[in-house]
Amino acid sequence: MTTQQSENIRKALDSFRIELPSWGFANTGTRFGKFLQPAAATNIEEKFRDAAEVHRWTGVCPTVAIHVLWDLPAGIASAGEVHRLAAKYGLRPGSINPNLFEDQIYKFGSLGNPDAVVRQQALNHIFESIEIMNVLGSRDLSLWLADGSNYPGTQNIRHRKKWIEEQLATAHARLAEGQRMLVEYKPFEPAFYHTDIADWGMALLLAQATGPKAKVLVDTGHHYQSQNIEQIVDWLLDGGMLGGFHFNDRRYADDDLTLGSIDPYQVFRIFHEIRFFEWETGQPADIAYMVDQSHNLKGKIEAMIQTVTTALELYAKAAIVDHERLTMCQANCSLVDAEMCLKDAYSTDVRPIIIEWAKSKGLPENPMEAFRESGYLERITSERSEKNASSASSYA
Ligand code: PSV
Ligand code: MN
Repeated sequence: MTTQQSENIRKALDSFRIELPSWGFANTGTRFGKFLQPAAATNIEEKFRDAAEVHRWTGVCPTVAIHVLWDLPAGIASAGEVHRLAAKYGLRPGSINPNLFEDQIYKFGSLGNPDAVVRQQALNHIFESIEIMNVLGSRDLSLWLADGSNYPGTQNIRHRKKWIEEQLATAHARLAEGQRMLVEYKPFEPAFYHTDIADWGMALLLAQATGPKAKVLVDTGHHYQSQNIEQIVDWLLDGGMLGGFHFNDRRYADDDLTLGSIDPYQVFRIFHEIRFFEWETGQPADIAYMVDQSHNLKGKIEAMIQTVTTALELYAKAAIVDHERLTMCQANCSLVDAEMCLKDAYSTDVRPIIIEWAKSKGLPENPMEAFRESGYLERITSERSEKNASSASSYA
């Protein structure tokens, strides 16, 4: 490793931040049931406390994504309390995620529902979420719609698109200076015939029709098999429309697996395209990196530490791609050499530099070991196991 490469890694790590999802610390599962963990967080305070623990050992997770219904069941009334709790644990509330999919009224959709009353109710929930953002000082409104249909011919797809477009624009008008709206897409689930915002193209068109504060959110789990995600990233970057990521990994669909557990090279390629763009344009890309994972088998805090460590490592590898050389190889169509620029960086062991960087920040060289030695897990297990055992063990 050259001195320049080590320097590149240190600089890259200095600027890297990744947001943790509050829902990643609570008991969650699949539609086939939940496996309860005795140490799972049972309320918003415990979620912040657990997230703070991940931040304590990794140093790069100062914000927590909030899901409104799950974290603020009383809505705006609990915003002040959430703000106080975040500060208590040395964190900041991050993106605000309205919940437009769990209420019974959303059976046939939210913003795309044929019933104007339901559409208005969904919009009101978004308005309240924006007020919550204002109280919490959040920058991003992160929107995911479960809207769609299960059978051909049962919904007017064009009308639904129009309704969604109109309401996103109305919501956009309420955003303050500096706030953003991130539009997430997903090809299927819970709707299986058509999803209203099924892919990045639809999300992009909606964001463009909505207003300048609207950008696209790429959830890495929301793609068909073998889709080239880094190409999507490049197209969005080029148009100034990439707002953020929900990171996870997947084997089949939206599996919520730990980042890089299945295909770390994919994550590296995404980071590489972003850094290559930044190098070429001389501008930092304004992207919110967020985790969207719910671990129901792995220990939740350990899985988050593993995720963050993996992200740091892959980001560091992307920071040592030789851009000058790559540019030359691409221009000459030197295929093997161009590809080797990526492979060389990817196969470099960056861990010694990450350890050095961590030590220079007063962080432990092995976050997982430090967490395990801290006794935190044992403490919360004894504090919470009774509460967790008495909660429902499956979806009724
Ligand atoms: C939907 O699958 C999703 O990716 C959305 O981002 C939700 O907000 C999140 O998962 C949690 O259900
Ligand atoms: Mn997501």
